[in-house]
Amino acid sequence: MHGDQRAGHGAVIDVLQDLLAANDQVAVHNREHFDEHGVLAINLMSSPGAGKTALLEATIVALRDRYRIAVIEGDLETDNDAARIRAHGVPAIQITTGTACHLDAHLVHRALHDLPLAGLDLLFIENVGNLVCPASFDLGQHRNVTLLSVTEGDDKPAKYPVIFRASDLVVLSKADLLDVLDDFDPARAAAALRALGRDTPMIRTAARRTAAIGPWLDWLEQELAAWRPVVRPARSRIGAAVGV
Ligand SMILES: Nc1nc2c(ncn2[C@@H]2O[C@H](COP(=O)(O)OP(=O)(O)OP(=O)(O)O)[C@@H](O)[C@H]2O)c(=O)[nH]1
Ligand SMILES: [Mg+2]
Ligand SMILES: [Zn+2]
Ligand SMILES: [Zn+2]
Repeated sequence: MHGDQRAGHGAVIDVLQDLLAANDQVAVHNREHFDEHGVLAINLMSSPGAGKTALLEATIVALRDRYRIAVIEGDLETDNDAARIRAHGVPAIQITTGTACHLDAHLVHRALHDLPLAGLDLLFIENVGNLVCPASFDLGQHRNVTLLSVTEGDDKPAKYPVIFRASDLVVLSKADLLDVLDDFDPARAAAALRALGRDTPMIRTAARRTAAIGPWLDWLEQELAAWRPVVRPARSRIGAAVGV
């Protein structure tokens, strides 16, 4: 009986590995699209309601005169978030995943063919609110950013190490609430992040009313500058890897 269970488990692992390998192939293809057009693609992840869309709205207001921006929105249901982004005059494609609690490379590929990639500088992909599986699915993005809102607890990097380890930046969001919370210690959150063995930077943002997102805008500018020079045209390779 026990042996049978283990065999079943092994089969499940094989299926998962095949799924991830197929995903990774399409992710490579997506990245070729982004690179061909010189678009920096950023995957925003967090638990539900940590403030991803609010941060994007404030970012668009701050940067729309300097950069051409588009957004891919992932949610189980509704196009509320895409509508919020479009209200700021920026193209947004909503992906509704139904029951899937993460975006995958195939879903993003379908969406990106509906976007004017050629005219863009920055593409944000807002993942489904979830701190677990989004970390396992490469979408073809160049950078991963995870938001940790100060109402969630400063132990989250310790509890969800995979997503925080995969992050190039951690944003402590809703920092305007720090004054009224007596149980979130940013130093403890930073220590939990450091304990994962990466040098991941952590910055604070407040995106409501008077937005305070300066360090986030600085990080974006720095990443755009660092990334642009290494882009190479990839037109000749597109489609060769996976035939799409
Ligand atoms: N006080 C405060 N509230 C915020 C801030 N950012 C977002 N909120 C509020 O938090 C709630 C969720 O914000 P969203 O931007 O929708 O969060 P989200 O991560 O996009 O949510 P999902 O897409 O559903 O996962 C809303 O009521 C926002 O007004 C912030 O910086 N400070
Ligand atoms: Mg959202
Ligand atoms: Zn999932
Ligand atoms: Zn394609």
